[in-house]
Amino acid sequence: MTDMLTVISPTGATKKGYDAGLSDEELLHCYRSMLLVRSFDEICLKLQRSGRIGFSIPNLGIEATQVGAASAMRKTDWIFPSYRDFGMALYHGIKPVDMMHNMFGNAEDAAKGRQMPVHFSFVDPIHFYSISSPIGTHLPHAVGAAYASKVRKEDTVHLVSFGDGGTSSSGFHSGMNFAAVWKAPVVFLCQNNGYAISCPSEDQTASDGYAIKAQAYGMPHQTVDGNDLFAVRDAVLAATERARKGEGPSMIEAVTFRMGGHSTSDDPTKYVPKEVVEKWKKKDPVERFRKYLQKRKLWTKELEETMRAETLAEIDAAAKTAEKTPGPGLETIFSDVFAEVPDHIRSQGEFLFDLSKRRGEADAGDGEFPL
Ligand SMILES: Cc1ncc(C[n+]2csc(CCOP(=O)(O)OP(=O)(O)O)c2C)c(N)n1
Repeated sequence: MTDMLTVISPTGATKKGYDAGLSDEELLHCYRSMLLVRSFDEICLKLQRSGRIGFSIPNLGIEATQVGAASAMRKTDWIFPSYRDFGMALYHGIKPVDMMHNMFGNAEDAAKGRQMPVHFSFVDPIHFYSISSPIGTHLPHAVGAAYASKVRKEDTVHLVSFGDGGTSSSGFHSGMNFAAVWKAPVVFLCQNNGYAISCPSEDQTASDGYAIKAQAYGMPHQTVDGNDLFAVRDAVLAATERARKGEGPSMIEAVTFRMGGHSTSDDPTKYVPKEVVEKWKKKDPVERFRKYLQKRKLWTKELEETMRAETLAEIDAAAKTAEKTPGPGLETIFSDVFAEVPDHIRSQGEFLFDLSKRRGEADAGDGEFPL
């Protein structure tokens, strides 16, 4: 593995004179964002176990990678997230309730319930590209979007985030190659969290780590401690600066660990050795950042208690609002596809609405009849 960048030591110390370039308020915002992710995970697990949502993706252990990377991106930039990037959205001020609307697939969901839970997409306050289920397909999308912004001479950088398993997809290879040849303003962030569902890294690649793969494409690379928020932030910032100067893409491998299951449908105790979990528990990313804040005299026990209570209450309220929001109207089956709805689709819609009315199953919703 190439040299790993670490900034915050396990005791929370940084080198004398180190400056992350964040105000006290911004540092606390980073910490709060990580706590929001933990609360989001906790509530989604309860919602799923009680049968109120179908599915969620745990983020436990990856919070510093998500928030560190997000903190390096401007609001005008684009994020092409993996499905395990809740912290990137929350850091940038995407409202938990809007994420919860997606978890419930209700009428307020940006995709009107037509996506799986966790498949968020937002345009405000940051461009948060729709999450793709097929592994690696969003890498060429990010490269295409980045190349388009280069052609338009926009000052926009595109961060694309994916897992170690994502490096085995064809999207990874074609995306990396095109980005390097076209000098597209992209940052490839590989979150090496140890496993791709139950497949450990040693069965995923014969390379010495993942970052080294960038060398073959003619792209600079950096391995960072993914549980160290500043290491991730600094590497992503350096990569965005290169991209803004027109020097092209970079790849970052953040070495971290998925402390929870792959999804709420998974039981990691079946394949992750206990000793491995114990080893990574000691490297908790939230704990490490807390120790840093403590050394900076920005953290107190009271602040911790208040922040934990507030973040949990915020996510709880978001879940309650989303659960009470009605499901999407039947008409959304037909909306947002055709500018001019073809006659055969129109007649199918009319047949369906009439049938469901007669059966009392569902109604066409309160929205405008789209046909
Ligand atoms: C093309 C494709 N193949 C297989 C899957 C099934 N699948 C879903 S998640 C996943 C593991 C991906 O692991 P990784 O990229 O390391 O991300 P992580 O879940 O660890 O964050 C797989 C194989 C899929 N979604 N898409």
